[in-house]
Amino acid sequence: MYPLSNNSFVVVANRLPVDRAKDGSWQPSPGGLVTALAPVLEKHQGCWVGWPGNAGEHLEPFRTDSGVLLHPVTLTEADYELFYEGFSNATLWPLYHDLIVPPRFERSWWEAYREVNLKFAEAVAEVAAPSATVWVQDYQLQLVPGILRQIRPDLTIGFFLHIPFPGAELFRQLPWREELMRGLLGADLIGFHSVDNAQNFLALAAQVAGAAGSHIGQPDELEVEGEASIRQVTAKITAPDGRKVGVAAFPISIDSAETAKLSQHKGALRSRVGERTLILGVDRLDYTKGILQRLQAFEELLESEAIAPDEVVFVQIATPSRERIDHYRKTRYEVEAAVGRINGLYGEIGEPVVHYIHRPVPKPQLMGYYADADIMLVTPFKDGMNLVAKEYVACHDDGSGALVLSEFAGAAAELNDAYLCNPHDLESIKRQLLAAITDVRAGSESAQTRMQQLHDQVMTHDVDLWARSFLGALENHA
Ligand code: ADQ
Repeated sequence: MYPLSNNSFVVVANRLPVDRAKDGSWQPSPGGLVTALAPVLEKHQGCWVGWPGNAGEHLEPFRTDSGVLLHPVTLTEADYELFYEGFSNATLWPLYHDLIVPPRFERSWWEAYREVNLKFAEAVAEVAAPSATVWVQDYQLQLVPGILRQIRPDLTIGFFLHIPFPGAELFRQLPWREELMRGLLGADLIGFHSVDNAQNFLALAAQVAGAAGSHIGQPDELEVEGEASIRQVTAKITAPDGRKVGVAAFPISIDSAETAKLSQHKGALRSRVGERTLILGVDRLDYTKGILQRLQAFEELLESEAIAPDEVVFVQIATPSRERIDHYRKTRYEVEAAVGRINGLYGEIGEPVVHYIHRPVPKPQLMGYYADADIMLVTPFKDGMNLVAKEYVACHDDGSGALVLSEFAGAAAELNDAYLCNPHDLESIKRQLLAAITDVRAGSESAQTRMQQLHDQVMTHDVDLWARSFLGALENHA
């Protein structure tokens, strides 16, 4: 019945943890999630279920060099358009990021989302060993826990959301809100990055239940323990079938030691830009990340002569992302227009004030860039966590540098020694950027202490702790 009966631990995510290299071979993809989960999968002889990244391609299961079994799920071109680009990234992504752009509610996208979630759940049901633990990842697969609960009630099911969970009044706009709630409540434990997200989910569970007149879930045991800046929430709600579902916050992190080690690649960027104060931005090119706003803030500081063009340089690295979706195209157009305008006004021949790279950069090189940067500018309007902020901090172990961070990034809860700004307020970004520039140039002792505290926080709270905390809680719950 279970052909691969050693699969006692299964991770299911939209993407498999590998990328196809130019020579056709599979290389581990560099993300933190992969780094965190690979050892757990190896230890438990686990399996990863996900899409290999090419629509229409059908692949047989294969093993990575480290022995992890990868079980590919085939997505058609139509699945890709309707489930991935449509419902996942043009409905859920904007809705969960507080309507930075309007979400689209299309019935055909929802149908595809349901079908593809069923496809993923069936793939898991086929490979998971009896009583296995299954960890479902992220917003693309919110129906998977509920489907799995129906077809494989023997499984222990965890779910983790990597993006923010919105306030109840926003989520309730979704025509399929009850189905999504039921899907999530199929899990034994639902994890969020922050206490705020977990609280939003608990409030919603109560409201949706009330509005629908059905018993979807009521928070019946809510415990909030306060502790300095990072609070814990442990709550349980009752699912329609009477099971208790755990809800808690587990802030994700990076492989801090490995990241810090890669900072040895410093020097390459610095040698190109000279001694000017180096400001860096690194993001997927996404409208949630506030790239245009940070460029505008930089431009206004130049315009008002608060900073001089021959004393600063801004490097923006923006990985291409979701390029067929209209709002992403528009964001790219606006960002590139701003880069051109600022250089036209303030750059010199051979000496632009803004450098812009629109392609991925190899990890070691990127970590070297972080180490070279005097100031890291991270200004998302909304972000589940933001690993870039943590990577930057890990690459500065000597009190050098300064992090300007949006208060709407999940990371702000832990990294509250950063220069926190409100990205909706250009004056706030300008104020904090200028303060960071001034402090770094002056070699301010308090700024160095702040960076050291940030570094300690990231080094002691790494992605391994995140994975262990979640899986420990899941084990205790089940
Ligand atoms: P993302 O929105 O992708 O993640 P983030 O957490 O910052 O955002 O992670 C981006 C990753 O991509 C970082 O590891 C970074 O180094 C890498 N990266 C960015 N630009 C790159 C480039 N040009 N070249 C190479 N690598 C690049 C989602 C959520 C976040 C949440 C994470 C993890 O939106 O809020 O923190 O998942 O849960």
